[in-house]
Amino acid sequence: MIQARPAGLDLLDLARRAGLESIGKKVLGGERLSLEDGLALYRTPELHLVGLLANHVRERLHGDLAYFNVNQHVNYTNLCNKLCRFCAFQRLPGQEGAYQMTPEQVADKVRAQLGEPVTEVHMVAGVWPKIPYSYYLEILRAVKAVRPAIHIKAFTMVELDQIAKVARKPLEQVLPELIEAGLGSVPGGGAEVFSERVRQATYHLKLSGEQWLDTARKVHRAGLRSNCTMLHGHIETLEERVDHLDRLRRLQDETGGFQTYIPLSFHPENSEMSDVPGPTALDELRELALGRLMLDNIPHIKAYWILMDIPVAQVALSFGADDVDGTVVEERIYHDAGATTPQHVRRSELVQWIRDAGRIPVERDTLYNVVWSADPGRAPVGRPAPVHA
Ligand code: V47
Repeated sequence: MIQARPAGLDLLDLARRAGLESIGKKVLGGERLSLEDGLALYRTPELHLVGLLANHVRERLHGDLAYFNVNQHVNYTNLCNKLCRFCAFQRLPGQEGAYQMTPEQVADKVRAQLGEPVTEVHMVAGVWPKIPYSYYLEILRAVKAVRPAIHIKAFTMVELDQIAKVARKPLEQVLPELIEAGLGSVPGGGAEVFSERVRQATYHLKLSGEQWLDTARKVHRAGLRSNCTMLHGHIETLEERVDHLDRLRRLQDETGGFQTYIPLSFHPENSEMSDVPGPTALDELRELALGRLMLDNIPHIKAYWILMDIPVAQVALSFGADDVDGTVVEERIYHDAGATTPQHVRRSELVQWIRDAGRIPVERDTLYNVVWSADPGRAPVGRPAPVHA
């Protein structure tokens, strides 16, 4: 079992010895960190200190609770015209492995899990301009027809931008129609790194940082919650990472619509950037910790176990993360890019990993209402997950 808070640790003393006293004071005092503070935390060799500081914030907000959900991913097509250099999932029509599911096939994926207590379907895919607007409404309705109570978290900001284009209507008009068809919230993908330099070099056909943020703003104004991400460990600089976090934090000050931040570690295999080594487990832990420390206004930080493998996700629960995502069932984006994790874990396995990491497992729904709790005193079933300021 991991000892999350070794006895007798004086965090401020450790921070002082690492030359990070003012950051230590801010973290202990609940003060916002500056961009310079973020850079210092990226640069310090004292990774354990960064983890302890992030853990301090994580425990202040969530105590020992750690969240998971019972979900399934459906990647409805890998057809994509964005040609991002980091992506191993995308295909053009006629390329080996290219596919697009019909609404009935999407429904079949959901039907196949009817025996499991799935509360969320996470539905994202490539961007293909020949897919008509009606298709997006149909796949939402198809999921709801099979499992009416399920929450549909679907369509990244990039897909939403495309959907509005094919609908030939402003996104503000399209969102209520998608909600009517079953959309419940929006996942965090497609943000990559907001730096225009990185965009030009790796994903120049996709939304710019400002466009991604503006789309998120519209999503939040439509009353939907979303997640947010950063794709790290390729060609971005530390300054660009801090800038990305700052821009997420500023939008969150404005809308309050982000629920969870998920750092996505670059998986190079089978991509055009396969020469880039990608981040190590230590980089992944630092990234989670930076997310917790910088994003003081986003309640949850997710260690997506598919990316980092289960043992690292367990350590991450003491490095700032309070969520590990869910059962997933079938995942293509990371497995096409060389991920060696399983595609499906059982609910009971998730519960056991969290317990083994020294945390209290709590099953949540997509909007963080408690579905099941190993400690109903601290996280009562049927109530929103407790977050302490
Ligand atoms: O948008 C694509 C990224 C994202 C690679 O909101 C890659 O709960 C690393 O956003 N290496 C999709 N990353 C995944 C995503 C996500 C995952 C889990 C939970 C949630 C949530 C969101 O994956 C893409 C892109 O940014 N990506 N290719 C790659 N080779």
